[in-house]
Amino acid sequence: MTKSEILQKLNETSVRLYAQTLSELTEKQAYKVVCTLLRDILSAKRKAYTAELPEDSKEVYYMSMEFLVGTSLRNNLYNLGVEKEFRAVLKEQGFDADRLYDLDPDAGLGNGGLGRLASCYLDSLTGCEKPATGFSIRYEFGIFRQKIIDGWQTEFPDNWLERGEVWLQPRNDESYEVRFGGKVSEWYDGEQFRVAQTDYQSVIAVPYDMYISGYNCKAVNKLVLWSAKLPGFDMSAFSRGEYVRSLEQNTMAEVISKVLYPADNHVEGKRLRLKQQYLLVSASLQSILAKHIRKHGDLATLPDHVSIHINDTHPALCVPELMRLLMDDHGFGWDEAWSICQRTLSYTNHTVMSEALERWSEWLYEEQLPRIYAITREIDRRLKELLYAAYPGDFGKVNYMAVIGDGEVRMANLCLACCHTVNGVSALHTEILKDTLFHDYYVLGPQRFTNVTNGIAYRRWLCQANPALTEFLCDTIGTEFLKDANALESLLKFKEDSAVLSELQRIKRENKRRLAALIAEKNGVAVSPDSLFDIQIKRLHEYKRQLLNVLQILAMYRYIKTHPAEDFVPRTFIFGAKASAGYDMAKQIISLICAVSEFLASDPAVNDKLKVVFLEDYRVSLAEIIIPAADISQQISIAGKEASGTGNMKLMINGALTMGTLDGANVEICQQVGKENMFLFGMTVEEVNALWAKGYHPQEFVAADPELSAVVDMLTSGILGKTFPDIAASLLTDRFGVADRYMAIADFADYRRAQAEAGEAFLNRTKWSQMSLVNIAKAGIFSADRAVLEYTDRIWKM
Ligand code: NBG
Repeated sequence: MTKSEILQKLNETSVRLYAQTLSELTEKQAYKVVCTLLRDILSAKRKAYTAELPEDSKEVYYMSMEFLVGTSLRNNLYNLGVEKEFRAVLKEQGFDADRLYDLDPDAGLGNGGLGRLASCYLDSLTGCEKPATGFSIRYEFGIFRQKIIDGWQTEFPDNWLERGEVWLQPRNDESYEVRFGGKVSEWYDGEQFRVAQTDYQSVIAVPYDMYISGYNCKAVNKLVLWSAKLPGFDMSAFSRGEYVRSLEQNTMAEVISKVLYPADNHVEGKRLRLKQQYLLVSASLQSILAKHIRKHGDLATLPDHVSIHINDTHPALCVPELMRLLMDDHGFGWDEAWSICQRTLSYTNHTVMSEALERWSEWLYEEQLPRIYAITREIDRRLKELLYAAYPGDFGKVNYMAVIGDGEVRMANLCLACCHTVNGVSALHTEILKDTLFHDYYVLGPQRFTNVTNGIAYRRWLCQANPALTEFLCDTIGTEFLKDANALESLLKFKEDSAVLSELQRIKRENKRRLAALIAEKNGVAVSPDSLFDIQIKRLHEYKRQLLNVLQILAMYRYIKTHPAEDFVPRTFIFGAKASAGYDMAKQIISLICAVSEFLASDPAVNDKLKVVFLEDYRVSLAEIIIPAADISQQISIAGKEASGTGNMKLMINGALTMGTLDGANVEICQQVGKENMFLFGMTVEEVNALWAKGYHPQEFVAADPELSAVVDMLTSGILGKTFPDIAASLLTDRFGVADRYMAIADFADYRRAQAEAGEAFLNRTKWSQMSLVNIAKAGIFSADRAVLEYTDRIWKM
């Protein structure tokens, strides 16, 4: 599009929406006009794209309760290759593109890594021109807005639709009915078995399309978000004079798509959550089947044209719901329906944390989904038959592998019982699945298990978030990396080139300066861009060990106090993290970080050397500013618990050095860059397991290490008058189950060693820049393009 075409289109849209030309609009109106035009362009482009798809092409449907989309405006302009042109036209008409970007709200329909991964994959599938549709829920309120009030996290509703609605295209004509509760009756009508559900509550699922653009390509895919509506007033209640009750029912139905559950790596077995999951699964499958029938007639060919992916167990109801639709609505017998399900469905596991493995109490499952329950029981019955044949008499094993057991329905086993492929998200994680969590299923069918290491949409996380570095890379190694991330590797040639190294330093400093300005604005704190920016940004979770980071900072503080004359590389520790609203220990750790931040600021003797900043409301758009400014990327989970991590990849590709344990994808990062280009520390998975087996007593470590003991004492003696007895107790007593469950104490000494080494290394700026360069150059393999192509080849067989 030329500039004059753009202006003409913008004016047309402007007149259509506001009966005025662009230059006469307010900023908010201009924002809406630009977004509406982009939506129209994408809609037309999608039409052309789908019309050209070959008859026999296969499509993947990615089912996920979360898509952490972030903002769309800049991403769409960038992908369509018109960012510069739009910026210029807007400027001529009196608008600053950056200010319009600031108006674009984050679509926060996810909690953390799992949701962001789904969005990265949808972006990359589109860029790779693979037909794909994401399915999720149009939560009216996404992940809460976080404010720190008196050092304590407080949650506020995130009304993203107020402006974000502009990206959504409602399609009332494609709505589906979803049924909850009631009774099921089965009978034989002389020819076949019939099933009916009666007295159910009916909810209408209305789809909203969000177009997904890909970089420099023909494809436009879409993310379909379901919204729950009541089918209409309950007229009988209405005419009985029960006006309020009929309205009440309405809100009861609509509450299903009201709000995202704000827990990451944790489940709450709540009725509403089950209803959300079923709404997503049932409406999506109905629409997939309807489309398949329109195109191909017969559902027997479903697996040839359709792959349905279950993103973690949240959409695991796909298994019984697809069975139900095939049998009850389309007349298939059990065996044929089961075979279709097996050939269509695949499943990714994203965690080994036991509190995140979904299990529903049987009574709730039956109460809400009586027909699905009946089918799940039959799946379980047949599964047990098979298992008893494989393991005669081994009741323990069969019970462990069963779908229903101990009064619960186990969603992971439901997926394992059916899906043709099961994958983990990093090499280490997949090995852990095979060796422990899913070992019995692995032994039964090893060929079903595979690994796809996570990847990131690096065009958002590098090219858009870090334009200065991107431009410099283009000048230095050419533009091929924009399309193929592996081309980044040619940067290695410049490892000894001092001009390149100093330019990398200059760009990093500029990004740090920008972040420092934001910190000054948001937190009222001045931080120096010449200090080492040491960054930990991710959900607050005990296993991720933000607490270990804090303990180490306190040790640094004590060191500075006791060695006032010694040189110390000034550090700025930056945290961003949301805690699940009901996760008290996580909130206490946030409170501790904030207390330490104030404490250090209040001490003039350390203030210039050591600072802690907690940036509130960590989200995609904030990450895009923090990540390009990082010197160190903290990835310090206890080995064995972080399935992959994806922040580690985003930070690496922006030139940060990883300080990490051998956990998740850190292992593969280490394989890429080598030990000498990161700061490794801590126990390996084997060492962690051995220590548990031997008996772990954190008190012994504390008794043996006076430094550690002094730091832990600070938690109870007080930091600026605030004490943290629960945190101390979680480390030293078994009041919270087991003492120091995530072994922060055991890894403390080695973490200190690694941190000291990092400080030392930062003094040699040339060396540091070389390490940083290697990280950028070796990050190509963590592109989501590579990851989705592994899925399309090996799992979805597209
Ligand atoms: C998260 C893991 C991360 C991983 C992302 C994406 C859940 C359940 N899992 O380590 O904790 O990077 O999934 O795979 O949120």
